[in-house]
Parts: sequence; C-alpha cells; structure tokens
Amino acid sequence: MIGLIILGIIALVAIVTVQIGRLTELSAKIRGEEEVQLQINRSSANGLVLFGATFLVACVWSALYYKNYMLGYGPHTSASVHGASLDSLFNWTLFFTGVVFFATQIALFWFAYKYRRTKTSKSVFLDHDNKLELIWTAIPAVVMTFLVVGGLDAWNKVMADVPENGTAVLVPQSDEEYLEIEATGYQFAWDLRYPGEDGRLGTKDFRLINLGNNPLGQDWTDEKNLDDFMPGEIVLPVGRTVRVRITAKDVLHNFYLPHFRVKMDAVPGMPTYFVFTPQVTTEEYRERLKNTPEYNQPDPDSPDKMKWETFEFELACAELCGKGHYSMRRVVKVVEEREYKNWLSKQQSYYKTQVRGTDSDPNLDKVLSYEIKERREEFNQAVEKALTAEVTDDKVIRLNYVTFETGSDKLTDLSKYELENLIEVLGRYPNMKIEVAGHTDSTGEEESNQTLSNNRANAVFNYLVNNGKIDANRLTARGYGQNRPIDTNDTEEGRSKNRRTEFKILTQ
Ligand SMILES: [Cu+2]
Repeated sequence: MIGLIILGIIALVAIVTVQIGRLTELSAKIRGEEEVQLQINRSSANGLVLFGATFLVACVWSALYYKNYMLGYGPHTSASVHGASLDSLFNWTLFFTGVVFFATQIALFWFAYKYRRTKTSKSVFLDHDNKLELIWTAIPAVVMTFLVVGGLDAWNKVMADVPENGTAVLVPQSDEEYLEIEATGYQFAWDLRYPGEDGRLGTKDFRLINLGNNPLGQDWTDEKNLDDFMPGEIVLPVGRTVRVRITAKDVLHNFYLPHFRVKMDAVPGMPTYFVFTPQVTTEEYRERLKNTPEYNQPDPDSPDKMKWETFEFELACAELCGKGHYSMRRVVKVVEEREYKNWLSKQQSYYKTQVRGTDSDPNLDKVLSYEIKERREEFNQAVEKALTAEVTDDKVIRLNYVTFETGSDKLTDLSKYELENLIEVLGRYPNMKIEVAGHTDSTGEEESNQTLSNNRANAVFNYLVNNGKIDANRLTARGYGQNRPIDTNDTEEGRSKNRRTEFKILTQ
C-alpha cells in the first residue's frame, strides 16, 4: 500500500515538472528567450543558497539531535579499555573531514550564486598554478599521514595478542591471566564456547563434526574438551582481558561488539581473533543511559520498563551473510566477578550432558578424571553420613562402582577407583572395622548365587589386603546370595540394583 502511494507521488511530481516546463516554454515565447533565462538563473541561484544553508543547518542539527544514540557520543562512550583511542581517532577524522565538508559545501553553493549568469558576466580563465597544486597536495598528505599513524597505533592496541607468558583461565584474577572464549558463526547463529574449569579450549577437527552432538567437531579424547561448555549468551567479568577465537563454518560472518569497539571477520577455515578488556558492566552502562532523556522513557517492547532498563550489550554479525543475518544477535553481559562465578556455576559441560555414555563417546571404557573426583566426593559424603548414623543398618555403604566380569568374581579394572576411595577411608580411620558383603539377584540357582556372592566379597577383601595393605583383622567378607534384595527381581532395573557389593561399618 505504502509502495503504491509512493509511486503515485512520484508520478504526480513528474507530471507537475513536465507541466511547469511547458509553461516556461510558453512564457518564453511571449516574453523573449533571454529575459526568461536570466530570470530562471536568478531564482535558481537564490534557491541554491537557500538549499545550501538549510542543508548545512540540518546536518549540524541532526548530529546534535541524534548524538545520544551514536556510538562514541553522549552516553555511548566506549565500554572497553582500548575503545577510547578508536573513538578519538574517529573524532579527529570527523574534525578534518568536517572542515573540508563545510568549506566545500559553502563554496559550492556560494559560487553557484556568485557566478550565476547575468547580462554583464564574463568567464574567467585560470592558468595552471604550481603553488596551488602544491598546497592542495601537501595539506591532505600531511593530514592523512597524521590520521594513518594514529590509526596504526590504535590498530596495534586492538590487535596486540595476549602476552606469551599469560595464562588462560576461566576466572582471571590478574593482568597476567585472561579468559579465552570461542565463537563459531554459521547461518544463522553463533556457537559460543567457554573453556570450562581448566581455562583451556579443547582441540577440534572438522572431520569429527556431527550436527547431532558434536557441532564444533571437538575431539573428546582431548581432556581439555571435556569441561568446555556452550552457553547461549556471552557473560564476561569486568576489567579482565578477554581473547576471542573467531571462526565460521559456512560463509563469511563478522563478530562485532559495537559497544566495545571490536569487530573481526569470521572466515571459514581461517581462525581469527581479537583481544579486548570490557571496563563497564551492563548495570553501569544502564545507569549512564538512565540520565539520558532518550533512554529515560518507556520501552515500547516491554510495557512496564524504561528503555535504559532493558538495554543489553550485543554481539551482532556485521557481514551480510544471508536472509537470516539479523537473527545472529546475541546478548553480551558484563558483570562483577561474583556474578560471573555464579553464572559459571550454572553452566554444564557439553560433553557431560550430551556425549558421555552415548555411542559417539570414545571414552566408554574409561573413568575420566573428573568422574574419579566426583565419585570420591560422593563416596566420602556417604561415609560421613554413615559415621553419624545411629542405627547399624544405616551404616551400610554401597560400592556403586565396584563391578565384576559377568558371572565371575574377577573385579573389573574400573573398580579400582572406588576401592582406592575405600582404602583411603580405612587409612583415615585406623580403628574402623568393616564387613564386606556380596549380593546377587535371583536369576539362576540359589546355591551358585550364594557361592558367587561369597567369592565376590572375598575378591574385595583380598584387594583391600593385598593392594591397600589393610590389616585383615579389620575386615570380614560375607556373601548373602539372593536373600537380601533391595528391589524387585522382576525387572531388569530392580535386578541390577540387587546385584551389588556393599560394606557395613562395624566399629568406627
Ligand atoms: Cu552472519
């Protein structure tokens, strides 16, 4: 509809112009050609001066009117450490180009007026002038040199990599430490990756990419990958150096953080990076906006909030990468360290939640170092609880990760981690005496189940004595066969709970 109206207007203007042209022709015939031409020249010259003046005033007025929305002005001074030098470079460039702009525009419209054709005017011819040539070559050359050198200085600040002896960590505490994150662009989103507790991003191989549960092609045999997590937004601690690894999977994208004055192409197959230090938190930036009339008014998108309250820093793709380009926007939050740590504690490793235990997990036959740690904590907690229990029946602790080869009393290799935990506890409490108990489900003969459970309890007993150098007097081993189920024997789930090894604290 609006399109039609605009077309209609254009058509009308065209008709009016043509009609005016005809009128002029007609009146020229009546009044004589030359007189009319002079009249037109006069009004054109006046019109041009008026237009020029209005145009320049509008330029200044709009710049002042919109200044609070523009990066680098009003409340939008840079939120990163290096950003101020870029802003000042912009201002210098604006100053020089501004001077030239006003000078040339004023000259253009003034000349059009001054040298309009009159009855007495004569053309003036200027000869070649070496002095003039020299002046208008030398001045721009000097100004350009000044701007380029300033630009290089700013560029070197932005592109300086982190110092070689710096350390990548998840929660940087000093200037020597930095946080390294990664952004992978694709049509139309960013996969963001944080390094997890070890502070290091794990290695990738494009051949491992699997859109189901490995979108980045992380190599799960690299321990550094196991704790990496992929959040939907960027959260950064204020005042700490951040290095961003930037890459893309399909076409060119561009990682642009306007408020921090950093911007870098994301190129498929060619990793790029930049380093910056956010120095203003989202909250502080909102406070700045609060004092600006433009932002201190209701936000049309969220009814009961003001514009400054809903402000967020953002990540935008600054490359026209396709139809859904706009949807690559992501929120960036800069927060105090405490809040950052709080956010970190809610993030979950991609590997642990999406890959561990699935068919695409290459570590199925291993207990991973983080699991060893988690299991030790779980075990120690169970022991603490049992030690404080009042009833002997509650002093039973199940050895969840002690397993045997099917139908045999041979301990699996992976059982040793749990047994090491038990040995450690027996070492810590030298007076503790325990009973190791074996249980089976009700599948098969009762008698053979009894034997199997005896043998399994003995296998644990022997491991503790031989490998843990635990005094045999502190241990008893007993098989209970299928007589003490803790769940139904009718389902596989129940049976797997009934097949178990546990120990009871007899003396502590
Ligand atoms: Cu893009």
